[in-house]
Amino acid sequence: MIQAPEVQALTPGMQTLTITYFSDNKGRNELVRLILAAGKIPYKDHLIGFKEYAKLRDSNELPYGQLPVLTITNNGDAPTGGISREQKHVYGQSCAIARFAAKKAGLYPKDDFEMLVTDGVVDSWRDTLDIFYETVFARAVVGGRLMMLPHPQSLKVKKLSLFLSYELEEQFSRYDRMLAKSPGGTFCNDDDTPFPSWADLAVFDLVETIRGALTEFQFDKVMRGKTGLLALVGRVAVFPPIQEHLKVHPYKDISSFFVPVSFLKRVMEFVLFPVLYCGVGIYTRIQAIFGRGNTHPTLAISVALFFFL
Ligand SMILES: N[C@@H](CCC(=O)N[C@@H](CS)C(=O)NCC(=O)O)C(=O)O
Repeated sequence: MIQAPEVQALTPGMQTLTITYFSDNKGRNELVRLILAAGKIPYKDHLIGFKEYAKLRDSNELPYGQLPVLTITNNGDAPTGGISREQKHVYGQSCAIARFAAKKAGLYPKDDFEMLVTDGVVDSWRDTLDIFYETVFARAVVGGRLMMLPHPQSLKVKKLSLFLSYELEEQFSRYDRMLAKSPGGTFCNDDDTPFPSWADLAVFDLVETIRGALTEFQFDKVMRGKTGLLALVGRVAVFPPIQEHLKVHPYKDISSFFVPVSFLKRVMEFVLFPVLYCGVGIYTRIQAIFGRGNTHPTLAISVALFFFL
């Protein structure tokens, strides 16, 4: 089971929510944090490094082998939300976790049609994040395991530019058209659901993530004319619980990932990256054959094979 760094005193019958994610960025974790912050629901952040992630993944403690995960601890003797025998349950998938949090926070609509609309917006949040992360990492199944392998910097720059001009421009325009048609200028028009709904928070998260990756000029260009989208983002940003949350967890400037590289560096990347991918491929395949835990022997064999092949 995942252990949070410090375990707070638990009140009998209460559930403790712990979100586990990588310590270096907000990524797919931020939506659930925004929802819990907006709904003033207490939770614990369990931020880990790659080594600890690999340990959890290799001992099958992550339901889908990836992060984020939500750990729900039930401290009561009585079953709470189906959690009774084992006192801790670990759940995966960012959209499922966000939906659960939104229901708890009262930010998920009650009306079936509004559910359909906001579910769609949040699914599109994940689609767009997937494509955005694809500018930085390649996802590949190696040795039976889904992995994220970093692209060379020169390729990141090229992919980001395509992403901005096509997918992102189109996606933000779609959001803007939806907002223009919405009576309240928001993604959820259910009278029983307070602002911001989980869908408003998802789009806010996407826009702020993208802002952090771009120069001011690039960001202004992509947002130009999207008045409905800009207004929504502005409203979420000044919502007091979100303002408080962002003081502690501001969005990071990740634009250095996309700084164009010199010709010499491009040539070096061209030579080094195939070698790196090949090394990771051999290492992971041998790990799959010999067992995940035997890191040192498999590393030695991989390195040896790499030089002999
Ligand atoms: N569909 C999953 C995707 C999760 C995912 O891709 N997580 C990444 C971090 S953003 C991860 O755990 N990567 C580690 C790896 O695959 O090595 C979700 O939305 O939660």
